[in-house]
Amino acid sequence: MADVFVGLGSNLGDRSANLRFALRSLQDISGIRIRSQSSYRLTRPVGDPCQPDFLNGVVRIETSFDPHVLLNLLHRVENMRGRRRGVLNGPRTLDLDLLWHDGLRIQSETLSVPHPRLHKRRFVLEPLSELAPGLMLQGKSAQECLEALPPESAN
Ligand code: PH2
Ligand code: MG
Ligand code: MG
Repeated sequence: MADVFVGLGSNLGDRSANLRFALRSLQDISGIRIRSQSSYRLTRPVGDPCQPDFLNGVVRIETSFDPHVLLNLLHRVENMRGRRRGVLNGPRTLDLDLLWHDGLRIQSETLSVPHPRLHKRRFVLEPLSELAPGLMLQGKSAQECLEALPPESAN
C-alpha cells in the first residue's frame, strides 16, 4: 500500500460541498482508504488574481494504485463534479492534485511527482504540515518549507 497526499482545491460553486464530494468519491473507490484529512482554509488565488478565493485542504490516503492510475481516478472525480478544462490555472469546481506518492520521483508527460510547486505554496504546505510536518520535500521537512516562505507570501 502506498502512502499518498492529495491536494484539494475549489473556487467555483459551493466550495465546501465540492471538497466534501471529493472526499466521499475517493472513499467510495475500492483501492483507496482515507487515512486523515486536514482542515480547510480560504486562500487568495495564486497566479491569476482575478478569480474567486479558493477553499484548500490536503488528504492523506493509502492506496494500491500506481501514480498514473491514481491520477486518472483523480481526474475522473474532478470531471464528475463538472470540472471544465479550458483556461490554464483558471477557476475550477474541483482540483485534485497528486502531491506526493510514497516518496516516488516521477517526471512523465502527464505527471510530475512530487508536485513541482508543492514546497513553495502556503495553501498546500499549511494543510500538509497539519498531517505530516516531518514529510521530507527537497531536503527539508514540510514544516521547514512552510517556515522558509517569505512572510509576504500570503499563499
Ligand atoms: N490552484 C491553482 C492556481 N492557484 N491558488 C490557491 N490559493 N489555491 C489553489 O488551489 C490554486 C491557486 C492551480 O491549480
Ligand atoms: Mg492545482
Ligand atoms: Mg490540478
